[in-house]
Amino acid sequence: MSGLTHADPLAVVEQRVASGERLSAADGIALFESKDLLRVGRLADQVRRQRVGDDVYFVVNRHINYTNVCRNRCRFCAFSRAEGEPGAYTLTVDEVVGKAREAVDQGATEIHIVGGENPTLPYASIRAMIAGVRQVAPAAHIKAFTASEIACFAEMEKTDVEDVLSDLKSAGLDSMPGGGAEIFRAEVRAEVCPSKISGERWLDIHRIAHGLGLKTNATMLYGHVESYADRVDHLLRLREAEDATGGFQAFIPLAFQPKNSALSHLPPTTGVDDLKTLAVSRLLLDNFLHIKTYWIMTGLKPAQVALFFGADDMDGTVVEEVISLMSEAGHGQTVSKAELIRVIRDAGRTPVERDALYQVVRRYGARRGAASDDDGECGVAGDGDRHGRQSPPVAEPGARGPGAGGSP
Ligand code: V47
Repeated sequence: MSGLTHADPLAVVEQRVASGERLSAADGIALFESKDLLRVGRLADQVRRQRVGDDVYFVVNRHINYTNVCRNRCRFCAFSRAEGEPGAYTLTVDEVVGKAREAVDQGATEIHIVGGENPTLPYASIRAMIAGVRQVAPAAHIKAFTASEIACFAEMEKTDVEDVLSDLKSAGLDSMPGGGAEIFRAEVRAEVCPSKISGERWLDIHRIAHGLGLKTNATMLYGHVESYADRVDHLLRLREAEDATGGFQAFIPLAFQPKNSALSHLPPTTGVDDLKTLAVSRLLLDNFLHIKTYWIMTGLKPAQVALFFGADDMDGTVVEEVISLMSEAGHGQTVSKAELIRVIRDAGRTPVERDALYQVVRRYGARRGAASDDDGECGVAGDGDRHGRQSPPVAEPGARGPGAGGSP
């Protein structure tokens, strides 16, 4: 290539993006190595606008972490405990079902259930958990179990992953979250999660889920011992998997929270790294429609800024998430729907409440003036959920500020 490559590697990437050419690993490295955050961000923002427009999605959801007992003890994880260790817990099926019931009573359309790899928990309880949630929440979407939990269930049941996923699907499972991916490269896994399933196995399990008609998400845990090349390799392997199956819905970069983990000597990620990683993800993952900024790991304010760096999704209300709580991420456990709407509008974008499959539950108009408390709500025609149910108007107790109070 021309001298341009050496003088200004980003100019080459910009040309490729403008001509719709797929980016290479070298382009990914150039983007990560660039010190011009705003230029990288602008490119990602442009691609985001072309792909998904100005809608920003969120979901009214609840995370349920049913057990922190885990045989893997990954070095980045502050959540896991050994069986019998102080702080170890396993919720009963009734407790999980009770939390799900509470969530749907509060308007949740998605229940996100994940836990540790707990071989003392019989598979029958896992199945009963999903069947029980399905019973009390017939219209909710159940997104549950990372690929590593599914592999553990298959091992316990002495069967294969396809069997487990088909069985859980028949009990009520709708999709799988993206956790457990970490960084795919074996050398990195050997350092941070030596007992966990391999990157290849993670990808295989997602391919199997897609083959069964289950949509899944993907994550990347960054900011520990990995290099930019490891991150690029991870993203390109995901891109390749999505080319093959078309089953991924969203990608979520997860900023490493070092506190209380075996890697607590490492510094946390910086704001620049968080925004750049998001932007590079949007640019390399040209076949993933949705890039999610997970506010619980970064804070709501940086998550709002991330909307200018390629993100189009803010996850959701979450309610309770023990993984980030144990690592003292310090950004809270829940956010009201009104607050999500407020920060999305304040970024000049259109808040769209979605269900787990990105069908519109309700679209909210852009606020008409900073000082106005006109919420500009504009339900779209037929904007009830996929079950034909109209969403109740939002009136969050304790919501503050323009556009947040009243009935957004
Ligand atoms: O699997 C664990 C990661 C994941 C730490 O699919 C950590 O919609 C940072 O996967 N610092 C759980 N990350 C969270 C997750 C997720 C979250 C939101 C939405 C979705 C989705 C998925 O968090 C784990 C692991 O990869 N993790 N410890 C830590 N100290």
